[in-house]
Amino acid sequence: MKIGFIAMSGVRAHNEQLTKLGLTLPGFVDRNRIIASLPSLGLLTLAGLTPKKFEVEYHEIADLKTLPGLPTHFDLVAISTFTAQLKEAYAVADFYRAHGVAVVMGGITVSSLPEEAREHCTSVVIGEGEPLWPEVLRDLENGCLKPFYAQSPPGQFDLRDAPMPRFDLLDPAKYNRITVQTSRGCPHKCHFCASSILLTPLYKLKPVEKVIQEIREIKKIWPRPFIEFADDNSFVNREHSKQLLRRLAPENLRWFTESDVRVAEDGELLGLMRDAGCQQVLIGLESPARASLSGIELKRDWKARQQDYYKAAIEKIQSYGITVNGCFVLGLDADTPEIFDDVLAFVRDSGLFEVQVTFMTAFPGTPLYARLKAEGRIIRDRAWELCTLFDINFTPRGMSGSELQAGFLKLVQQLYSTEETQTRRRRFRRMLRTSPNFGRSAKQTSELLAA
Ligand code: B12
Repeated sequence: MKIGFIAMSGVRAHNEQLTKLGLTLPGFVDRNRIIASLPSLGLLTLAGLTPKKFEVEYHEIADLKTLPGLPTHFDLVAISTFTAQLKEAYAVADFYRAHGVAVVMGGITVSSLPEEAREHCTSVVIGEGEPLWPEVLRDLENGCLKPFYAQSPPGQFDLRDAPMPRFDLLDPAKYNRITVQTSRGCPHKCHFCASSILLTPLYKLKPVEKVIQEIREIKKIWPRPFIEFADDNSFVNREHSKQLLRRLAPENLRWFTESDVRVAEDGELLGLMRDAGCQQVLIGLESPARASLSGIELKRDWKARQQDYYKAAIEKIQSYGITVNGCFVLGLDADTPEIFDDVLAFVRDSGLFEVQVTFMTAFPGTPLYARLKAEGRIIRDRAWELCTLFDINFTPRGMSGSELQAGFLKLVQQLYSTEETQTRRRRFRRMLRTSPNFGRSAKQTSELLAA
């Protein structure tokens, strides 16, 4: 039997003014190009769980125009999508069903909207894919696919049983970064988070040995890969992280990951990250304003309590030669029109190497979505295509929607102007020249200083 793994890919933004700006602002475009060439690790993982008796193919759809050219000789297609491309994914599912092919959809978004998704496919997989995929394949062979497959209890898959993703299905020329997942979940509970916390309430670690095996498998195809860890929050468990970093160091990698500011508390950890090839850590700082941070993290208001420490944390991490990509969310409930200047001032003052600004976005399945829906603040029902992080899908509280849009555009122009970007980079390089914590090899140093 033949299975087609189909990933919705590319980045989406419908905000025309922003897209126009994006075409002229270098920093903005570069980052989008990089992330747009990442494959779907979810599907490669399921392919890794698929017995050899099935023939498998991996395809990506960045644009529905390419749909008629796609092969239809499958017994089953497995589609993965995030929210912004959900409606496009439905069109793909409809296309295959019209060709008599069974369609299974899964992933974070359809797990939150199973009934809606089921209107377009044979089966919906709700939850982590690994424990359910073998059952789907069995039912496919027996001709009795069920409408829903739900993980019960949710989120309990043990990453010690994680299969080797089928990186070999990828066209080596097409990707400049490859993803590896070392952990799943996050100990925090931010009201807007639409990431793996929607699949699992636990923070789970993949054994070090398995991560190293995945990296070696990748190196068979890309000898000196740039790895993007597809974690929501790496390095939460210090002991495990240090073991992993010690094993990563001899692999001669360059990598990027997402973490929280607490990595700055541990100099030994930062030194190990530096020595293992960490180039950048992306941190959800969310806001420079304590009032805006308050209430974001639902368990202990953790993010609001970190705010005083933000600048010192950025300085410490960057002193190890690891750049920080600080992410800010605009349109939080306590945000007023002053927030745009506050973000700009914070970025300038903190010495952040890189910055990412996005709109607060209500994704299906999140506590934020439920609250805004109850408050009548979701702009249009089921407007999933607006869940890009660059479009506004809700009515803000502390300013009007048009003030949010205008303030955001102005901020983007300021933050990503050539001058501002170069100033950030120069400041980082200057700092590195005298940093006692930056003890990389001469080659790594010259690479970073040239960046
Ligand atoms: C890599 C990545 C990308 C890549 C690759 C996307 C892809 N095709 O997989 C690219 C760069 C293309 C991308 C694009 C976008 N991304 Co992105 N991306 C990520 C990132 C960093 C890692 C995702 C990952 O690999 N996870 C690991 C895998 C193993 O998990 P998984 O995909 O959930 O798969 C598991 C289950 O969901 C399930 N499963 C998944 N698919 C299927 C399918 C079937 C049939 C079955 C049975 C099971 C199943 O089984 C898997 C194993 O358990 C996450 C952030 C993060 N740290 O996780 C953001 C993230 C997923 N992205 C996000 C966003 C917003 C986007 C964009 C909308 C941005 C934009 N403006 O365009 C686009 C959407 C494009 C799209 N494809 O729909 C949000 C998604 C929020 C949401 N719920 O929709 C996240 C969570 C980041 C965030 N800011 O919160 N992204």
